[in-house]
Amino acid sequence: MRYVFAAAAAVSTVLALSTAPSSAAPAEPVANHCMAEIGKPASEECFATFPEAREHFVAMGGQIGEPKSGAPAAKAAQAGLSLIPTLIEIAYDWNYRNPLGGTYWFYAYNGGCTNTLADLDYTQDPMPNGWVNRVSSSTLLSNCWAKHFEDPGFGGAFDGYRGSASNLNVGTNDKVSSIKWS
Ligand SMILES: [Ca+2]
Repeated sequence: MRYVFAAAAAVSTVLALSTAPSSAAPAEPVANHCMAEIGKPASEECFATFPEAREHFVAMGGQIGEPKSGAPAAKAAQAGLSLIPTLIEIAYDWNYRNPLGGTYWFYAYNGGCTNTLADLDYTQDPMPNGWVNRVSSSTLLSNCWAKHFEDPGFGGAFDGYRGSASNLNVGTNDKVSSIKWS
């Protein structure tokens, strides 16, 4: 929202100075690294850089790169301890998990994924605002594999279930509109 407002303000400035030589102020950095609890779009928070996003996630108590059998959030819940955010996937706008194109961090509070692919652990449908038809590569964490779908409602082409990918399949690359994790 702040970005939209800044863009509108920039337009007004340009209009006001339309007879003056071009002297646009430097653009506000785009907050292109966002995260949210899966299924809770209102929890979304965005940051200008990948390191800032990581710092924020760690400050929330989140764990990154949990061991495959770890599922510490599930263990904490079992022990009656406070739940911590568990990172499920980082989706990248560019190939080879290059963060410069922007990232989306999907996390959950019910722990990592179960050891079978026969169940459904988490779903994202549709993609978060601004992330439809955008994902090109992915890092999967917390024992989760992902199925990326071309269309909303888990329709169209899909790849997976699969782990981290430098490039999504041709049918889904830059077309992801919904995701299942197991
Ligand atoms: Ca599973």
